[in-house]
Amino acid sequence: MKIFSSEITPYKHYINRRKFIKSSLAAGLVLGTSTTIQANHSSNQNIYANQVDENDSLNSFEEITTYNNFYEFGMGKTDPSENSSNFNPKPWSINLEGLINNPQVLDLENLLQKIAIEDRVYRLRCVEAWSMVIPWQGFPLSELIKIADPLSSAKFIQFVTVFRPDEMPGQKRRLLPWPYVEGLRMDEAMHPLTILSTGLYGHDLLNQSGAPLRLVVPWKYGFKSIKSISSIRFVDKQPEATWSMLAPSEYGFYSNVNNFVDHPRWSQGTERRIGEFKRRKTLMFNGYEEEVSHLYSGMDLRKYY
Ligand SMILES: Nc1nc2c(c(=O)[nH]1)N[C@H]1C(S)=C(S)[C@@H](COP(=O)(O)O)O[C@H]1N2
Ligand SMILES: [Mo]
Repeated sequence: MKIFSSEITPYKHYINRRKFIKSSLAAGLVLGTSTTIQANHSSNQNIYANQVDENDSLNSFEEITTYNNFYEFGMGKTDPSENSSNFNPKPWSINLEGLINNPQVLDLENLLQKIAIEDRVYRLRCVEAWSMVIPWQGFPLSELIKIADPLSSAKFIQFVTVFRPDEMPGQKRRLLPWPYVEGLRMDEAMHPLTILSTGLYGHDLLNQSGAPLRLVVPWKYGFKSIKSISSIRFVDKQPEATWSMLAPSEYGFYSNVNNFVDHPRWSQGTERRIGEFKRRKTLMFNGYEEEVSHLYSGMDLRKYY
């Protein structure tokens, strides 16, 4: 990917450039002044101003696409970028199923023509205590939920990754029980910070990043952000999720980034931002506390980790 420099781009420069590109595209001309992002949490429209801090630097395209977890292509961090070239994400369909009024097989291309794609810069915090800052493109999961039109009995959503052992060499081995599955409670799924991503840095998702469609839930550990989604199931009970099914004492269903609940084998108090030397303090809910803590009021977050 030669078009992207491997330098770290300061967040505000990137945002300004994206705004410039978008407004010039919309206006059909290349005129525009760079605007700085305004911090304002009062209106829903501006909730995203708080995606990351101005002094958070973006990870480079190179870092984001060569240091990955995607066991369908192997367990090593470079396996997904090295072993995913035979995966074919086009055409793609998504099954909407379960407790909904509009069960259907959605053609992704078709859907993307009708849905507005937005820019979202989010921190991604992995349970293994590394993190990155990623400029995603995508749309709120709530848009798809509206299309599905859930029944009132639908309390949770389960997401399922495609099963294609011929294209995903890791699925020929029992690294995990396949297919990979994840889940969210309905209110988490409806939250405006929860997105389905189709791209990053203005480029369609590469296979290692979960092409053509992956979930991003910025206040939860990375493993909740399931990749290459082929089914979305609306269910009435808390669904199975791959890691919490495999090791329930290490990975809970909620898996909110929580600096005061350590993983049994390591601390969750600090993290290593890829590309940085000094460790950072991990923030509660990965820094999105103001936006999401109300979802868990009254819940014991040591019990529901
Ligand atoms: N289908 C699938 N989705 C997955 C995984 C996986 O192995 N399979 N790994 C998860 C983990 S552990 C993390 S940290 C993130 C990593 O996303 P990234 O490689 O885009 O940074 O993807 C998550 N989504
Ligand atoms: Mo992870």
